[in-house]
Amino acid sequence: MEIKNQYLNDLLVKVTKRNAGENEFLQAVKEVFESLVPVVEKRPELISSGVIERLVEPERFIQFRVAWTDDKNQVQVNRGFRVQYNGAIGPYKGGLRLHPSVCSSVIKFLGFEQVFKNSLTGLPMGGGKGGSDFDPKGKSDMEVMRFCQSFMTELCKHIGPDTDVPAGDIGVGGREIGFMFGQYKRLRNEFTGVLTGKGLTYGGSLARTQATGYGLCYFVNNMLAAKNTSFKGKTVVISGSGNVAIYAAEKAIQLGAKVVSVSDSAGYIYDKNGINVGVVQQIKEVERGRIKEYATRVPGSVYTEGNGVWSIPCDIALPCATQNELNGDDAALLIKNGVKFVAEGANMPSTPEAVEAFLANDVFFGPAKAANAGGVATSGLEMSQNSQRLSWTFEEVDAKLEGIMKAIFDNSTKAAAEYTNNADNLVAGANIAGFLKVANTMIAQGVL
Ligand code: NDP
Ligand code: 2IT
Repeated sequence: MEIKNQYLNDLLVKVTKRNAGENEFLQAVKEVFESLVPVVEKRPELISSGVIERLVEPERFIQFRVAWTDDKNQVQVNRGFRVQYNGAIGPYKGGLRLHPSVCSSVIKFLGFEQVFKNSLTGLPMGGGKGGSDFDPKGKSDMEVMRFCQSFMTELCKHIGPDTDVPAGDIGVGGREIGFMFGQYKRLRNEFTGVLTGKGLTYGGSLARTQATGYGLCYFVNNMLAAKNTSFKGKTVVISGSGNVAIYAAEKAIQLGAKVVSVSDSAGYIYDKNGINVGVVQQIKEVERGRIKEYATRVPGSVYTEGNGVWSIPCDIALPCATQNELNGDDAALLIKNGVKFVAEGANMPSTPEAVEAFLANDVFFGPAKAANAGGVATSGLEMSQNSQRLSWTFEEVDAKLEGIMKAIFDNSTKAAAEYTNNADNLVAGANIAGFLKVANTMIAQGVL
C-alpha cells in the first residue's frame, strides 16, 4: 500500500533501496511515515529541513566480532552490534538483545523505535540499541560471563554515562548487566552509571526490574479509564514469560484482573484459574527453564505446543514476547472472541495487518512506543539517581513511573486528536508526539 503523500512515498522508496532486505527496519519506518502524513502537510518546513531523511539514517552503526571460549575450550564467534540512532535530545539510550535472530535489520528497527519512545518519556534520552546473535539458552554462567566480557571489551570504546547508556532486552537481565558492568569498570577504571538495570548494590534503581510490565499496565489503566472501565474482573491474555510478561501479569492481577496465559517460543500455558506468577518466576527467573514445566506444577493448567496463545478468549491482550508474534489471523481471532483492549509490551509484536484489524474493529490499541516506555523511562530515573549518587525508594520510583505513563497517554491522545481527529488512534498519536520533539530539536541544532 502506498503512503498518501508524495514526499513520504518517494522517501520510503529511497529508504527501501538503501536498506534492501531489512524487513523489520522497513516495517517500522513505514508505520511512522504513515502517521506523519498529516504532519508534513501541516508543516512543509519539515521537508525543506531534511529532518525526516536524517531521522531514517542512524548517526552511527557499529558492528564487531565477539570471540569467546566455551566450556569445552572451543572458540566461538558471534557478531556484536550497537546502533547510536539519534542523539538530538540526550545521550543514546536503549537495550542490548542477545538472541540468535539478532541482525542489522532487527537492531535498526529497535533503535529507530527507541528514538520516538524515549522522546515520549519526557526525559532527556536519545535512541540506541545493540546486541548479538549469541544464544544464551543452554549456556553455563561462565560461558555467558566470557561472552559478556568479550562483548564489552569492544563495546566500551563506544559508550559512556554521557554518551550512550545500554540496558537489558531479550536475553539480557541482571546477570548479563552485572558481567558487562564489571568488565567496563575494569577496562576503564571508572565506576559510573554506564548501564541501567544494574544490581541494587552497585547503582541499580528499585522498580527497574518491574518497570516495563508495571508501566504497561499503568498505560492500559489509562486506556481503560478513558472508556469508563478498569482491570477489575477482566480476563487478560499475555504472551511471553520473560521480564516484561512476568511483571505485566503481576500488576494486572494486583489491579483486579485474571491473567490466564503465559508462553515462550515453544508453546503456551492456559490456566483457567489464573496464572500463579510465583511459579512462572521460579521456572523462568530462578531455574531458567521452559514454560511447559508450569503445567506439571499447577493442577488445572494446560500446556499446548506452538503459537496458539491468541486463540484464548479475553478482554485484554498484552503481547510481551517479540516482534511480529501477532499476525492478521491472530488479530481476527482475538476480535471474534471479543477482545476490547490490546497493548504492546514487546517491541512491534503486532504485524501491520494486525494493527489495521484492531483499528478497524474498534479495539482500543496501545502501541509499543507508548505502552512499553516505562522500562526505559525508569532507566532514565536510574541515570538521574546515579548522577546524584542517591537512591530513591521503590514507592518514589513507582509513583514517577505511573505519572510518566499517564503523561505519555495524555500526550499521545492529544496529538492523535489534533492531527487525525481521532483521539483513540494512539499509533498516530505516539508516533507524532514522539517525532515532533526530536524533529524540532534537530532543526534547532542545525544540519548534522
Ligand atoms: P526476556 O528475554 O526476559 O523474555 C523474552 C520472552 O519472549 C521469553 O518468554 C521468550 O521465550 C519469548 N521470545 C523471545 N523471542 C521469541 C520468539 N522469536 N518467538 C516466540 N517467543 C519469543 O525479554 P523481555 O521480557 O525483556 O522482552 C520481551 C519484549 O519486550 C521484547 O520485544 C523487548 O524488546 C521488549 N521490551 C523489553 C523491555 C525491558 O525493559 N526488558 C522494555 C521495553 C520493551 P523463549 O525463552 O522461548 O525465547
Ligand atoms: O525496548 C526498550 O525500551 C528496552 N529494552 C529498555 C531500554 C532501556 O534503556 O532501559
